[in-house]
Amino acid sequence: MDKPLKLYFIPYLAAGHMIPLCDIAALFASRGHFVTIITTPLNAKILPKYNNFNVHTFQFPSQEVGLPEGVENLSAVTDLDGAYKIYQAMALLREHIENFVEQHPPDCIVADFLLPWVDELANKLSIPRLAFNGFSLFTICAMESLRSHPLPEDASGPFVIPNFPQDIVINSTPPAESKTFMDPLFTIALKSNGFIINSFVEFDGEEYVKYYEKTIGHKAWHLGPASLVRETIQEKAERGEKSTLSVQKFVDWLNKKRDNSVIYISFGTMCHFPDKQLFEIASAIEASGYDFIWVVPEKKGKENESEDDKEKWLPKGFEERDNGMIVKGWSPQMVILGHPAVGAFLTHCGWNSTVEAVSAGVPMITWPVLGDQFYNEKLITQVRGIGVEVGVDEWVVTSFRGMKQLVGRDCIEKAIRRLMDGGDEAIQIRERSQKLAKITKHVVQEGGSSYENLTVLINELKQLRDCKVLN
Ligand SMILES: *[C@@H]1O[C@H](CO)[C@@H](O)[C@H](O)[C@H]1NC(C)=O
Ligand SMILES: *[C@@H]1O[C@H](CO)[C@@H](O)[C@H](O)[C@H]1NC(C)=O
Ligand SMILES: *[C@@H]1O[C@H](CO)[C@@H](O)[C@H](O)[C@H]1NC(C)=O
Ligand SMILES: CC(=O)N[C@H]1CO[C@H](CO)[C@@H](O)[C@@H]1O
Repeated sequence: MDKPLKLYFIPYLAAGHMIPLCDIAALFASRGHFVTIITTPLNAKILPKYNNFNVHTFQFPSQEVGLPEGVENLSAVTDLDGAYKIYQAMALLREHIENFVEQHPPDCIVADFLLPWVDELANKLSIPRLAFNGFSLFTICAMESLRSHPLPEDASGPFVIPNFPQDIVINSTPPAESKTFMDPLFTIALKSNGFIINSFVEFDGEEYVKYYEKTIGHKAWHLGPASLVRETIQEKAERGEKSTLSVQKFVDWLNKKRDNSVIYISFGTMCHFPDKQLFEIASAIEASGYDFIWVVPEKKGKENESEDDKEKWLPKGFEERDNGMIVKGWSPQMVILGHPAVGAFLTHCGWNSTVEAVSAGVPMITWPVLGDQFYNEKLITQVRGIGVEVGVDEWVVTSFRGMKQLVGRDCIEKAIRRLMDGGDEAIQIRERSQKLAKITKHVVQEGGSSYENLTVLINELKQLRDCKVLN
């Protein structure tokens, strides 16, 4: 075999960014390349216990940014100020990372697009750079269309994605602030050698791959879903933080349920609904009568939560009912979604959750909150037909600032019934979900689209390396 590549991966310090990027790193390593992940000590701890890549850590600058010792990622902060400090810390790490990379230059750097300075570093060393932001290519295309055909300044409400392969109406206009934040990051990401997408071509669709290359003039490699690297249940369960309950407990509970009879509800690690909203969700679950697993924020339902506090977010007697599990904090999501008893997933459409649901063939009830989620929703519902919408149109800048509108229990219950009551629409949606899941099983294996995309990418990087040596 010819000389392996040497690659550095620099993930952003947030679980949703870090875990998928490290899964992708493992894919490169599984092809015999030398992979090093650059991060901080506590974040290194949550990496899977692979030994096919190296980890190089830099001390997290807790004191400099004023974060308590032991807080090193977005999941560990609870407000916007904390999130900003994590961003600042990443900027402070820049110098250390730069020195390291300059002294031991790799053949390629793969970095989160929230670290735009990697562009300069890579240019300085004439190293190819790949960008990652955890978005689907569909979403990147939509955001780029919007950048080149901006909506009027005072636009609000639903809009049609301009100049797009399909007529797609997004339920709400992105807040100006997220545009101001994202635009410069995209400008720099487009200077990279290409985007790495944690998805597969069959999900985004060939037409969007073509559209991206032609219209945006930039490359994208679909290498995912990288989570499939973890085949066994134990490996699946070990992703992310330790679950508060044992995996077996979930499996035992689900084993007693009929196929497609349980709703799984989770809004990811970054979503902070007000109590009133949780109450509406609980009421809808109750009214629907279906069995459920509901992941609520960790601070909810602590042992010492008073009855008064509890009543703010849970209807009286809710916990005493025996047809559901309330999980505080982290859940073994892939194990739950992979169980045949789970019939629908009420989700915020975070990309990581979306890909996990697609891999498991579980139809989705979409409830986007921010960021890329409103675009993901349309890929799920309108483009692939593997989910139904709750009908949300409030797009917030950050979940820390909370939502103003309440989604009422009736809307939620209706959406649940559309998927769970077994009508024709539900049957078709379930069939399409399962078909896509079947494809997913093969994409990262030899001959699959993501496997082959990775081969092409590796060859291209080798060529770039070898040309450089010749020069
Ligand atoms: C986040 O950081 C904390 C420490 O600050 C660590 O214990 C935890 O495992 C990390 N979790 C994730 C998901 O990154
Ligand atoms: C519950 O306990 C935690 C720590 O043990 C404490 O920080 C919190 O204030 C307590 N909450 C209530 C409502 O008593
Ligand atoms: C990735 O695979 C798809 C489907 O096989 C193909 O159309 C596309 O050109 C590949 N992408 C790259 C960048 O090679
Ligand atoms: C890859 C990754 O980060 N997976 C996580 C996605 O988010 C869900 C819900 O928060 C977690 O359970 C997954 O482990």
